[in-house]
Amino acid sequence: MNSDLLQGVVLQASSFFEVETSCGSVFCTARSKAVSPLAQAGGIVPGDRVAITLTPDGRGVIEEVMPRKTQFSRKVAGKRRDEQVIAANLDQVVIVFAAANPPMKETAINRYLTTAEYCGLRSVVCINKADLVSIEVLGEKMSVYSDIGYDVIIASTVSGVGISTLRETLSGKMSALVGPSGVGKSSLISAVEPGLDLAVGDVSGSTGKGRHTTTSGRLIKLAGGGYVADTPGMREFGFYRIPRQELAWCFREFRPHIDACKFWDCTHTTEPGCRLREAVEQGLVSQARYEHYVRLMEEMR
Ligand SMILES: Nc1nc2c(ncn2[C@@H]2O[C@H](COP(=O)(O)OP(=O)(O)OP(=O)(O)O)[C@@H](O)[C@H]2O)c(=O)[nH]1
Ligand SMILES: [Mg+2]
Ligand SMILES: [Zn+2]
Repeated sequence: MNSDLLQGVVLQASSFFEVETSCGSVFCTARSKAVSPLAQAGGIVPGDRVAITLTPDGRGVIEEVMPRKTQFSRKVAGKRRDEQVIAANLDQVVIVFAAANPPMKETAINRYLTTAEYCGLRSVVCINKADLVSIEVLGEKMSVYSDIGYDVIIASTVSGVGISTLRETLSGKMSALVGPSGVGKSSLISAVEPGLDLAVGDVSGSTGKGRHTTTSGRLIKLAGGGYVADTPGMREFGFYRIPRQELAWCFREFRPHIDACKFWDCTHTTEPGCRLREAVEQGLVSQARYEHYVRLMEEMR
């Protein structure tokens, strides 16, 4: 690589790029040859590692984007093929839902979890607004996820519960908070890192949905080390690339049961001799997660 180039990480990607480098934050434009290979998936995103040249006015030009270690994507609503990469080079995603207002949807949590598995990303489930419900009941409800090895954080920016655990979870890592609008992603980041002044919005009284207060993803550098991306809420979250035959693997607790089915190409839905269905019948695998798998398989057809 050219030694005149300065390495950096993209913090924000909008009409310009904010790149953090050893010389501080640099506002950049990008060469079209650097962007065009990524154009299909939405171009350069927060978390991308880039090489820039500095211009005399103290700005920069992105010359090159390094290959991504990981990327977390969703399908763009209404379009068939187009992928939207939410962030690149993440170590983990924190999947945020609210205990109430807007109501928690376990099927939606499963969509995020399976996508993160497919992207090779560790995921943490964070249920915010615990102040609105009984923590005991909520903890019980979430045991379906902790039982299969996911870290679950029960949090509230109002009571402060779970905030220090979230801070420790984010420390030293590159993370993104993802989840529907109005669940409190920006509020959680503000609680973890006071003094940021992120926009926080209301949940609409009539629809119970968030108002999409955060409009573009941005990586925030944490005082305790690491970065976190605040992302805009996603009203519907579509799978991007998970091939149908790999969906079962993305339900992590299914893995020990899916290789010994009678048919090598078992879809674990109706075939005889299916070990996964046996495991569900024996209570080794959650019935609810299995039923959601079957629904998703139908949806992906
Ligand atoms: N009761 C309660 N309300 C909260 C909590 N955390 C956030 N809220 C409220 O929830 C609303 C939405 O919070 P935001 O932080 O803007 O939510 P968001 O997930 O960032 O939403 P988008 O940016 O639209 O994706 C605001 O009115 C917050 O004050 C909490 O722990 N308990
Ligand atoms: Mg927000
Ligand atoms: Zn099977």
